[in-house]
Amino acid sequence: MDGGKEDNNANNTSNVVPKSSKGRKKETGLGLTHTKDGNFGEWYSEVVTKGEMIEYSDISGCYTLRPTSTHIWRILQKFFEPEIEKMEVEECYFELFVSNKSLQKEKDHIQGFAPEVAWVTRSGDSDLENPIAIRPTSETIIYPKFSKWIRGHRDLPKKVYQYCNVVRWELSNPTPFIRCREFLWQEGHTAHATKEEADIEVLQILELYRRLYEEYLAVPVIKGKKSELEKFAGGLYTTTVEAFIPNTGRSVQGATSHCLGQNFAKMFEVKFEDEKGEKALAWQNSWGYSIRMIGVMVMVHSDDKGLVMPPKVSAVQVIVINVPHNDSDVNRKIENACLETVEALCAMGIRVKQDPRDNYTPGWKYAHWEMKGVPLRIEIGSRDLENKQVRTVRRDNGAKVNVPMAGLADTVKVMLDDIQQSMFLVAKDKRDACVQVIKTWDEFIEALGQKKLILAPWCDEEEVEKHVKAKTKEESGACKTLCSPIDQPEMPEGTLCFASGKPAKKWTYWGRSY
Ligand code: 87F
Repeated sequence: MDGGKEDNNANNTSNVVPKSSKGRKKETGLGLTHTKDGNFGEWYSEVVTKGEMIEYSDISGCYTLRPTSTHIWRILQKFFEPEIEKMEVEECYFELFVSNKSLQKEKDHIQGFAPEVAWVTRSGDSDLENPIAIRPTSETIIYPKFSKWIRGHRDLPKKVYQYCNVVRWELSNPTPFIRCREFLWQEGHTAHATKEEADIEVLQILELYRRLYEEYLAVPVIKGKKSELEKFAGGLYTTTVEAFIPNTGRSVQGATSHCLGQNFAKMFEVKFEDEKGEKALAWQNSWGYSIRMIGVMVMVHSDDKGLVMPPKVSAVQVIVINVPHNDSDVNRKIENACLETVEALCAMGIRVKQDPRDNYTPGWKYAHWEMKGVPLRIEIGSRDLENKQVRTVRRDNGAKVNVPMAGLADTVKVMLDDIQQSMFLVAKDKRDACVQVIKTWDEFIEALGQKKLILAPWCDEEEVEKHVKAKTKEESGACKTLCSPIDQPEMPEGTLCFASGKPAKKWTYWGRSY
């Protein structure tokens, strides 16, 4: 997918024309020029810029996050932080730079990633004697510190996290939020005395990531384990939450929680004296989620009118718009009703805003706030005043309902909950409709052509996975294993692998991915 807008800074919605102009829609730049089904890449790029989530930079793969985006990021953090603090994970801030010596210490870890590491080689006019890397992730920064901080078993478990930026100099097509050269993330790093303890934490974190996606972003995900080929090479095993984009038939690795085993502990000497007084290596985990989550949310929910925000993360949950009247007395009453509505909703903790600008028509404002994805619109005109009601319009499904002014805030609260719930269910139904269970190679190839999310019985052999990858490699990218779901469906006796014909060991999702 290619948004094709990497060198284009002209995505500007502020260039708007007042209501007197003819042919308003085209001239204002409101409205998208691409459709989700027509050209997904261009559509996505337009949605995130015209929806005012990002501004492109003049450096490819780098973006300004505008308040609509940072607000979502903050809400996710507000849920996640207390949850991990309950697990006694402590916040730290680790440095941005990593020395070459530390970075290269764990060879498996850096293998394959090296081309993406960005280096500082110069200050002013002089070359640095020892170039330093900008963190692509912080294992090699944090574990030398763990080595100092951990002495005896009483120092364990040691659990830290940080929210920060990281840099990965991606060479393949950048996509806002999904593949950026600099991005924000949360990373957690923990050390334990036993593998059992580490194993439990891996899944606790994965469950929190599922909740971020499903309860906040209304995006259904599959919790699963990566294959040996797809896992983080420096670790023991990798778990993931996988999301699916029905329109492109591609999956996205949504967030990951790794058990690193003792590999890093060996290299960085993260050792402790156990109860018997013997030296032992710590068991380590690392886990992270990034702003990619926001991109997945946009791809799943948004439509040809622009963003569609789940109420729980939307900076503005309700927009109140006055429908002007020729009579100035009536107008004043309408404006007062708008103000009172804002106050009533605000008092209930609803994030509400009004758009009283009198140089734009209501129709223009509707399109503007639809583009920004505001979940619920309230319109108030003279007829509504007479009937002591307001008109509500849902962004997710366009449903228009008149609601009595009495008890409005309570009704709106219920409506917002309903929007949140129904966005998740609609997305889940769409995702589920794309899942195809297959048993044979022919069925597999057919499902792949139909952009399905394929669930297949697999022998779990690396050579077979490599073979499938090679055989499906054409212009839209090779098909690979996405994950083996943690909740495994039943595997009937004698089930064979779809690709090798050997006895199947597990059900595994296959597909193309971002
Ligand atoms: C790119 C350059 C250098 C991914 C990289 O998933 C190193 C890496 O180690 C690298 N891209 N990774 C794997 C990151 C593993 C892990 N780190 C903590 C996470 C979650 C948070």
